Amino acid sequence: MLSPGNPVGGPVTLTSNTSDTGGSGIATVAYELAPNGGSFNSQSASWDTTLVSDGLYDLRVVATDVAGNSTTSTVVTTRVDNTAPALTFSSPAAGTIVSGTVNLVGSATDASPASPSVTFAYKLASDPPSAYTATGASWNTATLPAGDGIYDLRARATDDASNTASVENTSVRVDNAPPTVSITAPAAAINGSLPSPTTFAANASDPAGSGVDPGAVLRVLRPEQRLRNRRLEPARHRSGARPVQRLLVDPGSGRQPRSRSSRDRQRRAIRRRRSGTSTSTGPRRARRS
Ligand SMILES: [Ca+2]
Ligand SMILES: [Ca+2]
Repeated sequence: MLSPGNPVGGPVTLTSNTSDTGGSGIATVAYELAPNGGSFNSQSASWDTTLVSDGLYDLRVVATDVAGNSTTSTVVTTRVDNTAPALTFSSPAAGTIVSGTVNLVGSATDASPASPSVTFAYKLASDPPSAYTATGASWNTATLPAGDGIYDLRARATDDASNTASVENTSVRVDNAPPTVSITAPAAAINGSLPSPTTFAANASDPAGSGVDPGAVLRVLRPEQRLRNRRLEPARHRSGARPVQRLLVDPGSGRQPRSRSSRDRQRRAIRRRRSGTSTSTGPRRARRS
């Protein structure tokens, strides 16, 4: 009895080596199949393993010569596996926004092997499945040939019997372009006293990207609005204006708005100045996040 492979799945052809050297010649070759350790039943050479449950099976062959002498082979044990690996593709989830290098996280389990390796691929969402391109688990979205856009991601795992599981996380937005921003008010450079109150305003957009987080814009502008009625020197204006551009974030840029503790420190500093406990006459230089 020759091994049909281990594990096996789908249709299998059973084979054996038999001989009756110097004798009457082989008359019949009969295969037999049993659940591992169970009772044998006859089995044709064409074995459709999808008709049995996954698990271990014993195979043997009985050869009979023309004279009626028969020999039973030793048993060959093989695993039937017609079940694809259990596969999870946990990150990034479908519909999320990513930038930079992204860790693709997937895991698989199976009867054989216990932990099949997981491979990844990506394509533009508008492309057909044939456009999937392999990538490692570390996916650098900043160097994609097609640039920013909507992508589909695919995880795959294959077991030893060539059963393949596939999971797609679709519509993942890649956004590596920072938003654009321009200050619209005050209209010109500030070099003198500001009227009270002074309105600061900016236009921000993220064309074809993930969009500007309006909350982040407000959090940046709010401290500037507290500069009203204070004399601003050119150098201080430049440092004061820079955070508007630097801190403006969109959901895909990976940059975070100023932290609560940072804002609290600023509020405390403003209260100290108003109560005369600080000698500062200009705006505090914004802390880098
Ligand atoms: Ca399997
Ligand atoms: Ca963007």
